[in-house]
Amino acid sequence: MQKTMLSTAEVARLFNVTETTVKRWADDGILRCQRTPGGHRKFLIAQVVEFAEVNHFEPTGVLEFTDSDALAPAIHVAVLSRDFPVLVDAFIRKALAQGRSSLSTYLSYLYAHRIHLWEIFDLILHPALQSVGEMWERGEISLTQEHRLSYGTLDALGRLQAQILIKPATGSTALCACLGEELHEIGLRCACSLLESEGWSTHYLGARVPSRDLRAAITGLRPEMVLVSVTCPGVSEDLGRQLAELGGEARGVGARCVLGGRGVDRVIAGEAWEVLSSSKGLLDYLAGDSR
Ligand code: B12
Repeated sequence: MQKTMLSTAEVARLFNVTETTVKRWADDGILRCQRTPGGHRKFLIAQVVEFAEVNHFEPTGVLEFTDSDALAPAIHVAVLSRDFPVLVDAFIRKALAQGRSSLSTYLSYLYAHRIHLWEIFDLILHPALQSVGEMWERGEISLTQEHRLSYGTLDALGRLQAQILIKPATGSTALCACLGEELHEIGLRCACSLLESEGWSTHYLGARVPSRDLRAAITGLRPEMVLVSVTCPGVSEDLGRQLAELGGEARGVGARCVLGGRGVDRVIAGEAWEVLSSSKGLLDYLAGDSR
């Protein structure tokens, strides 16, 4: 079962303090908590992250995994030293050897240890799936393993979303889609998730959205931002022209356009589009607004 709450003992372990200190934080209202019917304090992962963020208090301890896991000792060290290659390797091993729920437990675990969302996306998921693609090309894993991993990742992203800290609502809305025959939607999900964490509301249309339908959605929903992810520009006919038309439609409703994904270098998107290659790039772009 997915772990969404931490106990007093676990929060104490995470921050290397005593349980009495954690109880005091909770009772003073510095660290928000829930009470069980028996009166015990329980802490949502988002509340713990909020506490760390507001108080500039980074975890210096590590949580135990609830289920016994041979990878745990390596993950414990890697999470504290921010050793991303080890965390990537653990993601791949979990995805291939363990069930779907272990992937989402792993992502929540990383998030609870203050590995930022953009780091999970750019420094773990992106390289992990790249390695998986290479393993598949070399014939080291089967097609079904690759698919299991891709859809397990999407599932884990959905579950992580329910646990993250969401900033106060900006009142802005984004429309997110992959155009034409594009099936690669994991990067788009990351972008959408990041926007939500920054207080945006989102409309997620997913993979294979015909350009004319996206144009209709732009005029119907009038978002502040349109995001398109491109991995394989070759699979969608005349992508450059489609993007130019969409850019015009978006401008008509005052929306900004952002294009991202590993295929962006092979597309001429036109001047309406801001081209960004990563989640960190999107975060910096959004931060530019608030400056
Ligand atoms: C998973 C996967 C699939 C899955 C997709 C499942 C899904 N629901 O998304 C499936 C099995 C469907 C698939 C199919 C195909 N795939 Co594929 N696939 C991959 C794989 C292994 C991982 C891609 C991925 O999800 N990465 C994880 C995410 C997190 O990384 P990302 O997409 O790069 O996104 C990051 C950034 O780019 C950025 N970003 C992404 N989008 C956006 C958007 C915005 C707005 C912003 C700001 C940022 C941003 O932020 C993200 C976080 O860092 C790659 C391998 C690789 N090297 O990438 C091959 C790969 C992309 N696939 C490839 C190919 C060829 C195909 C197929 C054509 C294979 C075939 N012969 O049938 C088909 C058809 C695809 C189609 N019509 O679109 C090639 C593409 C080669 C090329 N140069 O174009 C690759 C590189 C594999 C390879 N080495 O050959 N694939």
